[in-house]
Amino acid sequence: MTERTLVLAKPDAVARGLTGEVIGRLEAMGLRLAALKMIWIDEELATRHYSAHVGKPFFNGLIQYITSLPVVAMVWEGPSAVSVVRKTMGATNPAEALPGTIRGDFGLDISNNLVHSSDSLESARKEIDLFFKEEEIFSWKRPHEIYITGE
Ligand code: FUP
Repeated sequence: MTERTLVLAKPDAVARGLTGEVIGRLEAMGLRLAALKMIWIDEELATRHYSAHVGKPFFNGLIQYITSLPVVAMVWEGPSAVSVVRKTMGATNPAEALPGTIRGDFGLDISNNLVHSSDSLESARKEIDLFFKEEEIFSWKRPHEIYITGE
């Protein structure tokens, strides 16, 4: 089933010049970029985005980190996009993420794990709504998409 998922190239990815790497990997897999913008997340949006983590020991550090520099927010679309993108990101802790994943290849520290992607269809819908207006998201098809999705 075609799904949409929210991806963030987080402050460390932007600072380290890895935004293109993140985009390139998802693009090369055949997923479609449906929306993209740079946004400097404020405390309010950060708290809404990470509401599941309110009260956890790492929460304050997480808010400080995600608001420290602009991020590049994206919507990616394609078959099983939510789980496929999560696999590409790798485990939350880069030290445990497999080689070949973005976190496994470029990260070392759980607090600086480079990327975010929605963990379910339900969170994808909520997170996309948090970051994008409907008119900022484009529905389109790549020419020759049959060679990517079989459809
Ligand atoms: P993920 O879905 O892989 O992005 O991870 P979570 O939603 O579980 O966590 C969100 C962010 O909180 C992570 F990207 C990094 C941070 N975090 C910590 O800093 N320490 C922890 O123990 C767990 C998460």
